[in-house]
Amino acid sequence: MRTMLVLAMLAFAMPAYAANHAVQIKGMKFNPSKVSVAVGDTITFTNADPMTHTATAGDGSFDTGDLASGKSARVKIAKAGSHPFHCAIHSSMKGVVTAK
Ligand SMILES: [Cu+2]
Repeated sequence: MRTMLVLAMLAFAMPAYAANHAVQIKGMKFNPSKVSVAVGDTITFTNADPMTHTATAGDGSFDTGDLASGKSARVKIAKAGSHPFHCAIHSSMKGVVTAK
């Protein structure tokens, strides 16, 4: 009985599981360009292009900064809602993160 109680308390104390999502930047595109996450999740952007890119949210909720070729950066999505993002260097590159 006591063991059950301790186990229940441990389970309650565990932090919520936060997932990491991967987005590759290749051919001047974000892949995937639409990312659905839970609040608190992280996204790793990896630049597989020869030129520098960024993944910059229009609402300021995240920004990888300059990602040189082969570099990656992980950002945390802290707010619920729709967060359109783009490359600050190439304005045609767009995507959206939807957090619930
Ligand atoms: Cu770019």
